[in-house]
Amino acid sequence: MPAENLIEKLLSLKGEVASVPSPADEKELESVRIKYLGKKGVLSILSQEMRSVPADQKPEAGKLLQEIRSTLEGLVGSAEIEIKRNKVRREIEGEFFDTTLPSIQPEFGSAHPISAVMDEITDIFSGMGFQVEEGPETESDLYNFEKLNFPPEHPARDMQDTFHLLDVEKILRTHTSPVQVRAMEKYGPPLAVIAPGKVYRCDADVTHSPMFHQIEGFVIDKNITMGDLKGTLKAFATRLYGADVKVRLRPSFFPFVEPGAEMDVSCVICGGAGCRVCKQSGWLEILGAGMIHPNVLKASGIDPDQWGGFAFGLGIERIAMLKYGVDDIRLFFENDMRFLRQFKGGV
Ligand code: FA5
Repeated sequence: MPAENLIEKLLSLKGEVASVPSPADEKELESVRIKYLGKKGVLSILSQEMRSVPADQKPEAGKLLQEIRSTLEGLVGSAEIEIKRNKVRREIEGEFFDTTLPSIQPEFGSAHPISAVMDEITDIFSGMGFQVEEGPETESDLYNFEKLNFPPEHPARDMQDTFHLLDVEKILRTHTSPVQVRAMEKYGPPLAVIAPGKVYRCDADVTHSPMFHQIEGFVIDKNITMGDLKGTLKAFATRLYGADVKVRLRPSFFPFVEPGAEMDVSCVICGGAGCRVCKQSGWLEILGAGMIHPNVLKASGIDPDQWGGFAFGLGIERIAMLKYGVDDIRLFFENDMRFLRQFKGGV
C-alpha cells in the first residue's frame, strides 16, 4: 500500500477519534475498546500496514499511530474511572444508613506492664530533679566493666554472664551502670541522672530472662553521704508502694561502689508479716546501691577528693512481678494477649 494512503487513513482516523464521545457505560466502553484497540481492531490493522510503508515515511506514520493510541488509551482510561465512580455513587445513593445505630468501638491498646512500671519509676525520679539519660545496648568492655572498677580477669565479672558479639570487640551491656560513666564524662559534676533501658545476660529461668530492663540512678555532688542515698530511696519506695512501706539497707558487694548495699522493702504482699513471696522473711530485695567508688569517679574524669556520689540500680521485671503477683518472668515477653489484656485498665 502506498505510504500516502496509510498516512491519509491515519489522519482521518485521528480526526474521527478526536470526536468519539466518552463512553457512558461499560457496554459502550467495551465496544470502543474492541473497535479501536482490540486484537482485530482498527489500530492493530493499521499497525500491520506499517510494514509496507517506505522507510523514509515510517517516522511520520509511526508518530501518528502513537498519537492516536495515546488519545484512545486516555479516553478509555478516564471513562473507566468515571464509570466506576458513577456505579459507586449510585450504590451509595440507593443504600439506607441508619445514623442512629451505635458505632463499632475500635479496641484500644494499652502500655505493656514493663513499660508502664518503667515510666512510673522514671516519673518518680524526674519529679525529684533527676535528668533522664540513655546509653548504647551494645557496649565496650571498657564502659561495661573496666571503668566500673572490674579489672580484667577479675572474678566479679562472673557475677554477670555476658553475651559477647562475634567479630566485633563489643558485648551486650549486662547492666545500665555504664551510663554512669558515659554521663559523668559528658556533663561533669554536679549531676543527678536516671537511666532506664534494656540489658542482657546469659541467664534464663522463672525469675531471670536473657533480656530484661533496669533503671540506674546516681547523684554526684559535694558532701554526699549514705544518708542522702537512703533518704532518696526511701522517698522513692514511699511513692511506689505507699506511705506504710519500710526500707532497710544490707551490706553487699558491687565493684563500682564502696560501701555497697542492697535495699529491701517490707513485703508488699503481706505487709511484713511473712508469706510465700517473701519466704516468710517479711522483706523483699528490690535494688543494689552504694557510694560511687573513687576509681569510677577517676575513670570518668572526676576528682574523688572534691566530689562524691551515690548510685543505685534496680530490675524493672522484679518490681513488676511483685507489683502484679506474676510468678514467671517469661509471661512478660510471650505477647499472649490474654495476659497483656489484664493490664488494660491502667497500672
Ligand atoms: C547490677 O546490675 C548493678 N549494676 C546494680 C547497681 C547499680 C548496684 C548501682 C550498685 C550501684 P545486679 O546484678 O544485682 O546489679 O542486678 C540488679 C537487678 O537486676 C537484680 O536485683 C534483679 O532484679 C535484676 N536482674 C538481674 N539479672 C536478671 C535477669 N536475668 N532477669 C531479670 N532481672 C534480672
